[in-house]
Amino acid sequence: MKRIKDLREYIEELRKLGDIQDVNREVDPNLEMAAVARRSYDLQSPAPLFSNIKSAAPGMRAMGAPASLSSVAGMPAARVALSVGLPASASWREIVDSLARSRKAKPVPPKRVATAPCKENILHGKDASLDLFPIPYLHEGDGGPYCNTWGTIVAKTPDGKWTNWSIARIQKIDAHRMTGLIMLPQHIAKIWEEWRKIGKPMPYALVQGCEPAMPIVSSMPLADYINEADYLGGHFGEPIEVVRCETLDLEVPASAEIVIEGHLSLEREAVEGPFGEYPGYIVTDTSMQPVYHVDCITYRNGAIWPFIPEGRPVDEFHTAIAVADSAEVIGLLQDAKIPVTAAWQPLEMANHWLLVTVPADWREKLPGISSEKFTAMIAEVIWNTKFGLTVPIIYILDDDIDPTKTADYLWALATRCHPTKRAYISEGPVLPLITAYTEEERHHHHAERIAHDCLLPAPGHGRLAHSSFEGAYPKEIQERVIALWGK
Ligand SMILES: Cc1cc2nc3c(=O)[nH]c(=O)nc-3n(C[C@H](O)[C@H](O)[C@H](O)COP(=O)(O)O)c2cc1C
Ligand SMILES: [Mn+2]
Repeated sequence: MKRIKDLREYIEELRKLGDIQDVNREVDPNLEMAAVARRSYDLQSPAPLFSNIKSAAPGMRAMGAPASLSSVAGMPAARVALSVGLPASASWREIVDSLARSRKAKPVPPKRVATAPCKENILHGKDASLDLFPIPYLHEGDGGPYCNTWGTIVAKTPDGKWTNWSIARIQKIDAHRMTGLIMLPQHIAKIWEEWRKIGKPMPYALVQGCEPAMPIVSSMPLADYINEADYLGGHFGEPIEVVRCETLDLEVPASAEIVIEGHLSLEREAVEGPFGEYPGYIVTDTSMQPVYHVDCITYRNGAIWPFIPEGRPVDEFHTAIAVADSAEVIGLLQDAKIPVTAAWQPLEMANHWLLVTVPADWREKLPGISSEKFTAMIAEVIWNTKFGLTVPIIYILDDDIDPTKTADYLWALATRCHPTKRAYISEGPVLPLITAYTEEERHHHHAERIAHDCLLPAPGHGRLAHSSFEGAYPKEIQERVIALWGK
């Protein structure tokens, strides 16, 4: 495990791989910067690092595509792998397994340090202006520029026992005010509710540009009352360094590029949205949300503002949520003593489908359970999580296929999924952002979800061998063909 300790070190690691594109010409944060990042997703080209941004204060920089698919041949997961401390060559499966294992690691609380580079510039009151920063307008049709897509919101319960790190979108209103989605069951909404109960605006810190593991762990649906900082410390086996805020009783990662400090209003006072979200469509929905008032901003010299123009796959929403949710699925199924090999949300499917694979001997571990019942058990574990509402379609498959390999899962889904039978359907909460649901279903946040039982018969009880090179020819013939290949 090699922990990369800040965004600049991460950029240098990517640069060594040829996965950074410096953009030194002037770019406009109004749509142009996002369009460059969007095209870099489409071409799977190096991540753009912008150093000449119109209307931002001199020296400010921005980074697009920080954790999407890498441009390095044969290493699509390199950005996410390096972010969580693994070699650039690690596969999606290795990343998910590593994050799932760390759920069981001993939590390591963060360590307070006296100061950090993010204190090089400290602005209070009127001087603490968002206008200094290269805050991008991300899609035509959005309600405004977005101050947060890849930063972490730090918030603590009034009793001080739980400090949560999470990503949620935040829109700029003006130089000193922002608004963003505060939606249950998200932890930021739970913590905001606790502050509302005691009639006080919630103190928050919005942190831009940290050590690269931070946005990944801030996307993870860890359980209530778990501090993401302790989990990340457990993952790396060493504490994450934090530094105190200037104006609040909160601690933020010492690796931060920019820290925005302030309070979240008690009421839903602002119109938020529209915003082009992860399913990949320009939507027109708005809602009333609380206001993030800005009291203080601290930042490093030459600060770098990372951003994600979320949209049609594959971008960071899809990579981060796929690894985060898959790790949680594996962990929760293991906790429930349900045999599981792998879980994955294929990136092109915008996190709408979840594939779970199980070992061939699952029937021995759960005697007397039919495959239909087994499918329902797995589905209910997933739909009972805080992210279950984002997963309307689940497929349960045998682990002779790898759910991260497109050729594997497309073949398996086509040949193992009964066209009309062997599906478990259950009604429950669904995310209103899922565009396939009817307007009424989205309005009520309630609809049917489906889990497909694609399990093969037990080995020796009708399970067919693959008619492939490995499956259909004796070992001795395979070896001869390989040895004489090219002759
Ligand atoms: C790029 C990106 C943008 C996200 N935007 C939002 C958002 O606007 N609202 C939201 O509720 N979750 C959003 N998420 C998902 C949350 O980060 C995720 O559900 C996480 O588990 C929330 O943290 P929590 O479990 O501590 O509540 C986003 C994730 C990513 C990667
Ligand atoms: Mn949390």
